Amino acid sequence: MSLTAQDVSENTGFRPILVTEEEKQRTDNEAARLIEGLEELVKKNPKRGGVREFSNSVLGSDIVVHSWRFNEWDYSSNKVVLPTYARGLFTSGNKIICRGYEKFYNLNEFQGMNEDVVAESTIGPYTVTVKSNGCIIFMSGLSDGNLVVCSKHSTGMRTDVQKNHALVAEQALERQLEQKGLSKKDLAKVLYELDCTAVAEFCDDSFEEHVLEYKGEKAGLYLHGLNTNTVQFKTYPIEDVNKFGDLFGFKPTNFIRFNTFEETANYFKSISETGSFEGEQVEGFVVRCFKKDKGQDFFFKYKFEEPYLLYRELREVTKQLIKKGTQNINFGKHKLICMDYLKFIMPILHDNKEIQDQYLNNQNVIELRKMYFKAKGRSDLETIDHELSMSSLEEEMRSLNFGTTQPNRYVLVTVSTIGCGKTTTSKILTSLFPDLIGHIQNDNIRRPVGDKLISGALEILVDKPVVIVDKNNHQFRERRWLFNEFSHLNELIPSSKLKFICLNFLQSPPKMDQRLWKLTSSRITKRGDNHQTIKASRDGSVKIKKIMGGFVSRFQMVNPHKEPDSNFNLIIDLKVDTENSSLENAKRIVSQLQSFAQDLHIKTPTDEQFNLAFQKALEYKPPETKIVSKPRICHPLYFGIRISDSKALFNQLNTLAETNPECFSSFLKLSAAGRLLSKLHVTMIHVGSRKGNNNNKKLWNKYNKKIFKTDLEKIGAKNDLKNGTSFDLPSGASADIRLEKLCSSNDLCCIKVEILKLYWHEGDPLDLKLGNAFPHITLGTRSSDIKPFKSNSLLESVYEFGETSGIETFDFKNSEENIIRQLPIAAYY
Ligand code: IDP
Repeated sequence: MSLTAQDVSENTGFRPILVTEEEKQRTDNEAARLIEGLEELVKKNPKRGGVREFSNSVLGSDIVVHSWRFNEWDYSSNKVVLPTYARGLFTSGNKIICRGYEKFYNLNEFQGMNEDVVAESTIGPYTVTVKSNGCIIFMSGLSDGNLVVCSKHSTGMRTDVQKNHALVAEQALERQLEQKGLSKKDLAKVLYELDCTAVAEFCDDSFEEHVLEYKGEKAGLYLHGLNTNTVQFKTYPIEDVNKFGDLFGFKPTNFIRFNTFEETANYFKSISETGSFEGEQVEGFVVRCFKKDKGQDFFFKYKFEEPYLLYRELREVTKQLIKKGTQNINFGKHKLICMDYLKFIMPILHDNKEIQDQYLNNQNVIELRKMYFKAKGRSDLETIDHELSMSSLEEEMRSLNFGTTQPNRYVLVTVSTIGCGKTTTSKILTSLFPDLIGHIQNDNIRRPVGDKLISGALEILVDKPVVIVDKNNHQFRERRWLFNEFSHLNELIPSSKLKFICLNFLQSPPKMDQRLWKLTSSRITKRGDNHQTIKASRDGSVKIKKIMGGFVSRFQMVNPHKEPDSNFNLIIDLKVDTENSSLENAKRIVSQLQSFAQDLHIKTPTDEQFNLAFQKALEYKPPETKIVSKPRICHPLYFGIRISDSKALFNQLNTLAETNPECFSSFLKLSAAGRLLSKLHVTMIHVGSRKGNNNNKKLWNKYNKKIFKTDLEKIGAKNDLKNGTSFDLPSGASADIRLEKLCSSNDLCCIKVEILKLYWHEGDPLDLKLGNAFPHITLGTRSSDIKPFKSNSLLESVYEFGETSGIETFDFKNSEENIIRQLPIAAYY
């Protein structure tokens, strides 16, 4: 006979949450309404607060369940109200099948999760449960008696994923139930009766390693919750979860309980030194408590920073080493330990493809880490304490060209209103660190600013690792523009090396802040005419206050959880509340840079040096003249091999068309419609091909800034580089090509060519790759709406996918008559 919920209760003391018929009716209606709403939302697909749906049938059942997934950033947005905050939600028909916890956050993760706020808005008891470290699994019972096992957003068989967490966890569950003499149906039946979801963490290093070790006896499913399948979040007390789990062979979730928030916070402080619970390493805790106002279940997390941050960094640098080699490794806070560790593991990984693949698949991560600490003879936390003494490593690694080919570059972005001391603070910093920190002021640039501000900042970054972009940047729109401009104009710095740091002058809305208004307006009055655009004598105080007020009223506070501000790698909170705020702020920035940008090796100036720099900055007078952009080398739109005699090529094609009309009908049609191009070329690389393609970005730079730099300068010096013009490169760089295959679709006609040789005028080989996979000559397109670059997709479908339908092809013989030599390489503007 199979188990019932009552058996569970009688055998273990588990206390089921009982609901009345009336309550059930109400919660069922709520669920149906929610699901209806979600279905509508999927159809509308709004940019903000949208939901994605995934459907699959349950393993061993015909029942189809739907998973609903929101954008991560919408959970904490205060602009969006989601229909549910359940993290993990599966439905079938109008019923909730699996319900995850209400989305919860780390203590102090953002303003609303600050300790004071949480202390104020919650009541105890505070149950501190050990956070297991694996992947989340939801289990529930279905009306047909089957069990459904889901990972965060998926269930059932999948052909589109490499790892199916739900299936592997289900197998582990089967084994564990077997040991208890039970089956999946038993668990399904009880969960169905209780109408709740069992939530567990699947931790097994043989399947997938996370940060902590789960091997042998420790591996398995840790039950940490039982949630009712209702819209409202309702979850069983942890004692009941453990009783239930024990009966079905789950591993327990350890816990400790406190009455007040204060005791809980003190407890965390007391154990943060060791990062462990009852002698066991733990990553952190999930705290269960209640909302003060409605008494609803409320969860938050508390995570130990170390040694887990170090563990993550060790894992990431190893993956980068395997994927990208030694030269482009991006180090984080524990750069020195990571370097030392890489030195240790390189011989192990070297030439061992198997272990490399395993590592990328999250295996051996822990083993390698343990080997390293063992070899060092120090624990992880001891190693962290010792990190500073490892500084000689850096020199050694640099000489090995290790992760240092591309140093980091830091862009400091001010976010402020007028008079907060942006320029003064910037001046203090540039005068203390003239070789490290540059400064560009929006107010120094002659209107229209265009791209002069950001291209100017990028120019500074060529010589110095830090630039301050001094502008109010007081709205999201401005910050978004700034990030876009950087990604647009930056051609030299790998994006992973470009770090954005926000100098956040205001952390509360300035509108109501009388003290701030008084301070900044008195400063601006005092500043008088000492500004590029705001002149007290000319504008008068009313107008100036109006300008200042405009910035104050439009100001949008930095929100790190949302685009565009989520792009900041670091936010430094500054204060504008004292007479000497700029001095204090400069000090704060220096100290933050020292820990965030350790590669800069910023020394701490003495108080005297700070004071001197501050005095100098207060005396600063802006320049009379504004920066006018320097003439820049104009980069072409693309480089190409120019078919110097197009006519001869068309004659050749017309002759071939006579003997092979079946292959040339599209070509002839285009010819008759007058849609053949008069000037032909083979594109070598196009400016647009850089987008999302790092190799092409580098290659484009190689063409422009290295190989053909002198050619471009010469062309630019002599010619008017209007749109549509093209110039053969003065160096006489040339190419030989072979015609390979004519390919035509309804829309266009092109010839795939083979590049036989690229060479300088004198015949020396030119070491250069092409930026497109299928070099070709586009002969013409059916209409002007069809752009010649569509040839790429046509060739891809022919060459990559063997597509033939609707496509005419003709193979040119591999003989001298189909080779064209000494074609000039040209820049096309
Ligand atoms: P902004 O760039 O944010 O508009 P600044 O031009 O740096 O602000 O400062 C506005 C005026 O306030 C300037 O005349 C400057 O000398 C003065 N000032 C800036 N910071 C301080 C400070 O910390 N103490 C006293 N005066 C300051």
